Amino acid sequence: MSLLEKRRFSHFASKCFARFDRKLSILGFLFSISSFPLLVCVCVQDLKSIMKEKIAQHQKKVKEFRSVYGSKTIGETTVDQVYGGMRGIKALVTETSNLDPEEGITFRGYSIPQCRKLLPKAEGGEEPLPEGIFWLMLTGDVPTSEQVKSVSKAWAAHADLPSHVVTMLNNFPSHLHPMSQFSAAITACNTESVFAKAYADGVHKTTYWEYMFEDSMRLIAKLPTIAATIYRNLYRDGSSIGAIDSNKDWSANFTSMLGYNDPKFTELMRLYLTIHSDHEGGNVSAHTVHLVGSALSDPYLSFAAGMNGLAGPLHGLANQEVLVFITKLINELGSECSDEQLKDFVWKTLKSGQVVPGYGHAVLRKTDPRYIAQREFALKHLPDFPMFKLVSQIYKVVPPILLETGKVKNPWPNVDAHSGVLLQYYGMKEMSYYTVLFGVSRALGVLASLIWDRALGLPIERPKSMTTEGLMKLVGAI
Ligand code: CMX
Repeated sequence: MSLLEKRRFSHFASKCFARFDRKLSILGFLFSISSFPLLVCVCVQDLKSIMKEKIAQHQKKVKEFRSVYGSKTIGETTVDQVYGGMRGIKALVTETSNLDPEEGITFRGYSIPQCRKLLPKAEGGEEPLPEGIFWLMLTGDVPTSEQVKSVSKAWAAHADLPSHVVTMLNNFPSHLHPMSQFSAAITACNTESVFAKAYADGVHKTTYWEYMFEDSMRLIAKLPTIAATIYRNLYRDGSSIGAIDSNKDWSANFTSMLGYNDPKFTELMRLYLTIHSDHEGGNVSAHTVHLVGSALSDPYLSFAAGMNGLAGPLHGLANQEVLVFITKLINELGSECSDEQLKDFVWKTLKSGQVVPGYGHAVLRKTDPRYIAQREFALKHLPDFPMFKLVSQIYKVVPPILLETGKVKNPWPNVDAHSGVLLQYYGMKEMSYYTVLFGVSRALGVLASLIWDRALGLPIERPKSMTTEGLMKLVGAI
């Protein structure tokens, strides 16, 4: 088969699959006659078959490694770590990305600047397509433009929502936070789970990852539709999100469903959705997805659980909190204030027992490269935007103050300190919505990891907890 024929066949197959998607009864029948793996293969032929090879190789590598080094000790745990949020305990395997305290995040060994340079871009675009980082995290390879296009097509083909989810979204009260709506809608999408169905049908556990893959592809495809429906319902009087264009990439379809037609905003979204995708496995959202998935909950349930963690103010909601902080600052001091005034404002915040949102990190010990990437974008596209200038002034003033407190381990900004100001510039002023964008992106990393979790056959997670008395006895305190 020539490349062109393959592409045509794959396009035809995705179209057929999209139709089946709407007719679950037909799909159910097809599953029951065990033709599912074949159908999945034709949907995203390249990625699926590459994954199959990579998984077989990696399973072998892990098996050999464990057979020789399985009983080797890799660390000790202190009482403080047990009380202290398990900081630094090496207890999870995550293949998709790694977080170095000094260097920041790398995705399969590639830093953010490398990803921005190497990953395929949209025609005429400068920022990487998030489809590319998903491919990279799944396979470890930088994809070609054709490969990335095949992912865009597959996602466009599965973007439809089940009607009960649309009804549910349209009936949520407007005071229900966008993150609660997002998580609830994702949970309700699990009517579509092919993994849950396959498990109930008793498929062999060595094939779990294939169903996880298919569910994850469909879930990622649906997230922009869910997110855009929430946005339109809350901030645009429920106006229509319009139709998905199968020739557009994931981000372009998303911004158009949101109702934004500035190509620069779409470029920002491509960058945003790429850099927020993964931050190794121990953060609240990633760890939650992994944990819930270890009970063999399907990707919809597992991811929704992770989103409830992302919705916390110390994690993803911090991007909303940063804008609340900046808005309060502007209301009190105006958009131009002296460094001295800003210092007083920050000290007042700290003395009232609140955190400075967007600053600090449990692992990082320098400015977050995701902050830097967004700062570079701002310097290029909105250098004179007053709120960007304020964000830069905060970057200068806050770190020395946090250091002065003597307790903050990382005084530098994290990703959330910068994302909101970019969205504000392009007219997305609704700060309560910002974490939903983070969530759409985070799906790429945590679902890629979830597929690998099942490929590696990782068991149900169940660490040992202790009572204080038990701990005291253990260390000889009583
Ligand atoms: N402002 C004020 N105090 C801070 C602080 C900040 N930005 N960052 C840390 N601290 C405080 C902690 O609250 C803690 O105080 P107590 O000892 O009184 O409890 C102390 O400094 C030590 O904390 P740490 O070891 O430096 O940081 P942790 O690993 O415990 O927490 C984080 C990390 C991100 C929760 C924390 O830095 C924070 O609350 N930052 C603000 C919220 C934020 O930006 N979160 C987003 C993180 C990125 C993400 O996940 O999206």
